[in-house]
Amino acid sequence: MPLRRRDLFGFGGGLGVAAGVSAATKWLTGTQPETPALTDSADCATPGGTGPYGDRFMPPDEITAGYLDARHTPPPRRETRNALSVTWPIIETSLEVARGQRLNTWAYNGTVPGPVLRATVGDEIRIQVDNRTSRPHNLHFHGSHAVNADGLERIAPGLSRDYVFTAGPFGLHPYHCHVPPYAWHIGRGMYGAFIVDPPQPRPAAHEFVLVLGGFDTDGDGVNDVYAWNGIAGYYARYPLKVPVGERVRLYLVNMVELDAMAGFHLHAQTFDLYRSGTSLTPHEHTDIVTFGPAERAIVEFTLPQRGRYMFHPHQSRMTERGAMGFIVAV
Ligand SMILES: [Cu+2]
Repeated sequence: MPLRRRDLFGFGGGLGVAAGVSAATKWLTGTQPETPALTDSADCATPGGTGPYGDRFMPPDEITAGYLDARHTPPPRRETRNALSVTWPIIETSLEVARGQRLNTWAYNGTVPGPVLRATVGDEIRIQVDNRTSRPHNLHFHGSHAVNADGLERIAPGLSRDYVFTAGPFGLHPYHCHVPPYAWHIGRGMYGAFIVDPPQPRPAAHEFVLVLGGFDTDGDGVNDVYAWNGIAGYYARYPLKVPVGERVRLYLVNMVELDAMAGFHLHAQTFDLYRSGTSLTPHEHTDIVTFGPAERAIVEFTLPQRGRYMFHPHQSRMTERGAMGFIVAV
């Protein structure tokens, strides 16, 4: 397939590429797109219909501001200790994960990623899973629980299963389907985030959940699209918005299969890093965290100035194929 500049970067102005460069590097000579003026109004959307890396890895046109609010906004901390009981059907569906690029998915409760589950350490969790697809699946949680509640038994098509376990330890844990080949099941969207709060609340913060997925849309065993919360380029088009000077907490989960690692890098500000969220003391103060498959972290920071703070995995292919976004401080 011929290399097209818009497949790679819209960036490149000022890189000083000499005349006579090869066709493969000519894209570096392009001019940098203008950064739109920051406004306090509307949704801070990026105008113009294309992202800085082209339009192939941007949301479909019908995806508008607010579409992912329910996926990146965690439920509030639970103040009661009664059992948390939910029912999730597994639905077979086709999702447009980037403009013109569809993925056949199996989706917990119909979304990719599945619902964010939030409990406080020690809470009893009850999840009824109804398998409405044509394949067997299951629901496996990370974290600690009774070994006979590990979720490895398959749920045959058309059947249901109840999962009952106690939430712990406090931190951030993924859940996913564990039916082999599970790279295939996870790659088709069968995963989500499980927040377990400590007994004493963490400090107040603007909280967001960002789950990174990789999608092999043509079935060749290589991911073609990468997305935070299921839609490529969404946070480039519709940045997360936070107030200047107030604490921000991100729950980050890497559910990319087929790639050995993925990361999260924040521009222009550093953050406290809590690996797996299982300590209340930061492990590190940095601007980047790198994950193996199913690794996760909680990060906390404040943004001191108005502006657009870019975030992306430092695996550039992922950034170029849908996983670049912005947090706007207003
Ligand atoms: Cu499955």
